[in-house]
Amino acid sequence: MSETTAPKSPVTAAQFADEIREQLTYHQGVTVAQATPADVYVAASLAVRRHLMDAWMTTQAEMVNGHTKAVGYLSAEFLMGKQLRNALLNAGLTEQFDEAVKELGFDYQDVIDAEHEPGLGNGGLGRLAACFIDSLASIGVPAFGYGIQYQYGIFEQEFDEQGRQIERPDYWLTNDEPWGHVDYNRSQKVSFGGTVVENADGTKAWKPAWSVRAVPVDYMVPGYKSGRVNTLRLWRAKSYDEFDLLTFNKSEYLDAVKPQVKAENISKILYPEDSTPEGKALRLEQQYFFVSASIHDAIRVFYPGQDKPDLTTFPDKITFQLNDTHPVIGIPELMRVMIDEYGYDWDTAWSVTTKTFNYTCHTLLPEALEVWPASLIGELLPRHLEIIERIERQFEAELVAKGVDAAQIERMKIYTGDAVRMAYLATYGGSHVNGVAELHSELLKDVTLKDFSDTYPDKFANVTNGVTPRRFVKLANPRLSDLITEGLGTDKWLTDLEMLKGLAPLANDDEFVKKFAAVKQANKVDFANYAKREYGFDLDPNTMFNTMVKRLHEYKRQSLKILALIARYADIKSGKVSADDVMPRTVIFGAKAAPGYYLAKMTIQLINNVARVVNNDPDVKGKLNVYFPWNYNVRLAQHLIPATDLDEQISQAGKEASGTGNMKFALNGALTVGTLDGANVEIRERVGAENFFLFGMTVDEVEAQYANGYNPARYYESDPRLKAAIDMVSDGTFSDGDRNTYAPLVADWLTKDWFMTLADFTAYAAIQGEIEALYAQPLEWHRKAILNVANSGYFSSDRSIEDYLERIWHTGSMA
Ligand code: GL9
Repeated sequence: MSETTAPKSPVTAAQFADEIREQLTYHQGVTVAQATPADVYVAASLAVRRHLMDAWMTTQAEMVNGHTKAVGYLSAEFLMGKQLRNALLNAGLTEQFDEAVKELGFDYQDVIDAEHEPGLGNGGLGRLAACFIDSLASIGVPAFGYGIQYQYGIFEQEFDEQGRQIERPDYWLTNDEPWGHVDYNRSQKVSFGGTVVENADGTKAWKPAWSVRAVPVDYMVPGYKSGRVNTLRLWRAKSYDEFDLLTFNKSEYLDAVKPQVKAENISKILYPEDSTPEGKALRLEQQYFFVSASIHDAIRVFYPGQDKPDLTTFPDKITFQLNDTHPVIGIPELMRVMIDEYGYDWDTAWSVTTKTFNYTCHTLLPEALEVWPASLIGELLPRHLEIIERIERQFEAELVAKGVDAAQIERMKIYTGDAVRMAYLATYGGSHVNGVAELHSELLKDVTLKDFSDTYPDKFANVTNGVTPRRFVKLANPRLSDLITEGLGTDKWLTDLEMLKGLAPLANDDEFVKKFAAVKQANKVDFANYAKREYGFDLDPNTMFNTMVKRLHEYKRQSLKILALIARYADIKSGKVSADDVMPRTVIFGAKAAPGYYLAKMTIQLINNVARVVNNDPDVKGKLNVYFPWNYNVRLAQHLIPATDLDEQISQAGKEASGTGNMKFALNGALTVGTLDGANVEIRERVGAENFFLFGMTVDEVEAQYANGYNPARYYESDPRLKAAIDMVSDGTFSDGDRNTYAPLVADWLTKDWFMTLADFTAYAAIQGEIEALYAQPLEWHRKAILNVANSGYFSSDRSIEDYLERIWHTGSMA
C-alpha cells in the first residue's frame, strides 16, 4: 500500500508517554511510581495496539468487501517471537517508545525483557509460518493465520549437573498477555466421536458424542509500512459443560469437572516432537479442532449473516495453505461441511475442496509424513473416515481411467484399510503441492511423491523458503541495518530485499569493509555481554564466533561438529598443531531435543561435557572454547545470529528440506560451512561458490553409499583423527572416566551411523584449514561476508510470498 494509508503517526514521545500512563492508571490501576517494568510492558503494548486498531478494522472490512481472494494459512505452529518491538517498528513508534519509557523513569531493555516469548512452535516450520504472516501483511495480501493457542508452548530447556537436558513447562500465559484478544462472541463448536446415521432421504448425519467450544484469540499482524494489519487467529479450547451440577450434587466434586478437563486439554500443550510425529489421539484432536473451527470461521467471515451461503464461490474468497500434513484433515472436513451442513452434492463439494486447498511439504524424512491409524480416525471422526473411504474409491477409479498400473495404484493408496496417509490425501485433495527449496522439491518429485508427480505433474511446484528482514535484520541487527541504509542511501531495502545487491561493489571499498567489520565486532561484544548476563559465560569477542543452532537431530549432524571439535582439541593439547598456529575459536551450540529422543539427548550431554572439559583445560586456554546456552529460542537467535562469524549447515545431503537459519546467518554477514543440502544449494549459487565453504557428499553419493551397504567402521579405521576423537568419547574423557556414559552413541556411530557422519568427517575436518586461513585475513573475510549479505536478498520471505501468490494462490495485494 502507498504511504498515504500508512498508520497515521503518530504521536510525539511525550504523547506516547501519556498514553502509557493512561493505560497504567485506567486499565491496570497502578501509578507510574508503583509500576514495574512488566507493568510498563503491558501498558506500552496496549498503547501500541490502539495505534494499530483502525488499520486492523479497515483491513478486515476491505478483506470481506473487496475482490481480492484471501489466504488462510493453516498451521499447527506459529513461532512468533516477542511482539512489542515488532509492533512498535511496524506502527512507526520505536523512537517515541524509547523516549517515553525513559521519561517515565524506566530502562528500555527492562521493559522489552518483561515480555515472555510465545513459544508456539518447535523450530523452522513454526518460525516460517510467523515470517510468512509478517510478509503477507507487509505486502498487503488479505490473510488469516489460523492455529492453536497452546497454553504451554515448547518446553523450557535446562541442563542438570551432568549436562543432561531437563524439560520444564513453559508457563507463558501466567502473566498478563496484552496481545491476544479473546473473542468469546465469535466462538465455534467442534465435535468429536459418536456415530454416523442414515437419514430417511439416504443422506448421512453425524451424531457426535461430545463437543468443545473453540474460542478465537486474535493477534494483530501489522505489516511494515503497508498500512495493513492482518489477523492471526489462534483457537483456545473451552468446555461447554463448565460444571456438571448433577454430578456435583452427588458430591463427586472431581468428576464434575471432568468434561471441562477433557475439552480444555485439547489446546493445553504443543507436541514437542520434531519431524517424528507421535500418532496420539490428542494430536489428531488438536488438528481437527483448529481446522474445523477455522473453516467455519472463514464461512462466517466471508458470508456474513447468510444462512444459505453460495459456497461454490468459496475458492474465490479464500485459499487455504496446509502447512505440512498437520491440517490435512481439513480436506474431508470441508467435504463434510458442504455435504452434511449445507446440502451440496459430492461432486460440487469435491470441486470446491480441491480448488480451496494447497499443501506444503516440509520434510524428506519418510517417518515425518503423518499416517493415522484408520481405527483412530474412525473413533474420533467417523463421518470423516467414511468420506476418506469414498475419496479413496474415487481416486482409484481415476487412476484406473488414467491407465495407472495396479502395483502403482497399490503404492498410492490414501486409505489402505488400516491407515490414512495424510500427505497423499493432501496431494490428491488440493490443487498444488510444493517443497520448500529447489533441491527438496526435486526430491519430492523424484522420490517421496514420485508416483503422484508422474500422475499429476502439474500439481507440483517449488517455493523456496525465506525469512523476514524486519525481525531478523532490522530488529536483530540495528547496526548492520544502519550501515546498509548508509551504503545504499535508502532504507527501502527493508521491503525490497534484492536491493542489497547494491552493496556488492562496496565489498571492494576498504573503508566500507572496515565499517562492516566494526559492526560485527560490536555485535560480538554485545553478545558476549548478553551471554555473561543471562548465562554467566565468558566469551572472548576477539575470537571467531562459530555457531550451530537448530533442533538437535541426527540428520543435522551436531555429532559431526562435536567430533571435529574434539579432534581439534586433541591436536592442540598434544601439540600436534603449535599453539601459535591456532586461530582462536569460540564454538556456540543451541539446540533442543525432543524429550523422547534418546540419542539426541545423549548428544546434548556430550556437547555440555566437551564444553566443560575444554573450557577448563589450561592447555587450550584462549584457543578453543565451547558454550551451549540453554533454551535456544527466537530471542536468543536475535542476539546470536548478528554476532556470528561462521555458521554451520552440515546436514547429510538430501535430508534438510530447506533450513531457514542458513538464510538468517547469510543476511547478517556470517559465512557458511555447509553441505549441498536444502537451501544451502541456492545460497551458495547466489553468494558465489568462492564465498561459501562447501564440503561433503552429494545426494547421489549418499544414495550410492546406502546402495552399496554403508560401513561406518571403515572410516573410523582409516582416519586416525576421527578414531582418536571417537576413542576419547568412549574412554571417559568427557564422563569423568566412566566408559558407559556414551556407549550407545559410540555404538551407533560405529555400527549404524545412518546419516553418515563418519563418512563426511575427513572432508569436514579438512575444510577447517581453509576457514582459518581466510579468517586470518580479516579484510578478505569481511569482503566475503558483505557479498553474502549483498546476494541474499532473494531469501526474504516477501519473495517467498510473491512466489506463492504467482505459482499457487493466484491472488495479490489489496488495491
Ligand atoms: C522443517 C524442515 O526440517 C526445515 O528444513 C525447513 O526449513 C522448515 C520450514 O520449511 O521445515 N520441517 C520440520 O518438520 N521442521 C522443520 O524445520 N521441524 C521443526 O520445525 C522443528
